[in-house]
Amino acid sequence: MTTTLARLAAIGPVTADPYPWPYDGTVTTDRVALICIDWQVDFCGPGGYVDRMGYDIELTRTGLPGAARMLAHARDIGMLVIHTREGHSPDLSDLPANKRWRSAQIGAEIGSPGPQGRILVRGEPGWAIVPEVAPWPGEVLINKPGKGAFYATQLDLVLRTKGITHIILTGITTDVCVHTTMREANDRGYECLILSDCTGATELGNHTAALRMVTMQGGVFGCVAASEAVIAATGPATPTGQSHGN
Ligand code: C5J
Repeated sequence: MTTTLARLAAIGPVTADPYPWPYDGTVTTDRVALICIDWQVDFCGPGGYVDRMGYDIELTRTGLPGAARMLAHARDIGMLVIHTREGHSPDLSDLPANKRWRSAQIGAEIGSPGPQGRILVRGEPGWAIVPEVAPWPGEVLINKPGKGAFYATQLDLVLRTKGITHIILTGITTDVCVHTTMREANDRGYECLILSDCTGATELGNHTAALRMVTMQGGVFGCVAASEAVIAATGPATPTGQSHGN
């Protein structure tokens, strides 16, 4: 358990699409988690998985400055910060055969050696989170074998234990791991907000489409906003003496 003097602020209403977020008007930061999805070298660094597949890492890196700004803001106002990492155990015992086969088809077989170590394997350089948004000691780290951060992890237990009801998402890729996690969270009743300037995909069209999907049906998975709108809708933070440590 890391004991720190926590700070508490109110957030909302945030200018968002398709409704001012959250649905219940305002929320205090002790009920909100910032989830930073898969900011790993494998997804946005040179020689990592996305690079090896032949995609442009400038597209997946595009949300990194915004995500770093949002992370600093979340830390400043006492929001629970959670980082996720996609990856597989070194013996690949948690790697589905079809996922491995597909990655081989595109020339970046999961588990094979590359410039950043074995692709998408836990403990390898490519699996690490990039320095711009690196976790601080005491922040929650979720290691996931799949695209969604709830599948085969303790994420839901952590969120419920800490009394979290609202989730703000940054990360990569917008259309895959961020979207899957948002959908999983939405189905569990969490009120979600995805940040348009703190996410990115391997194709711009997929990024745009993924954000648009969220806004359909009155906000089928939650809302989309810019990080500046969250920062602008945050009230002053006051010390509380509570802690979000592990
Ligand atoms: C992918 C991810 N795209 N983090 N993973 O395979 O989105």
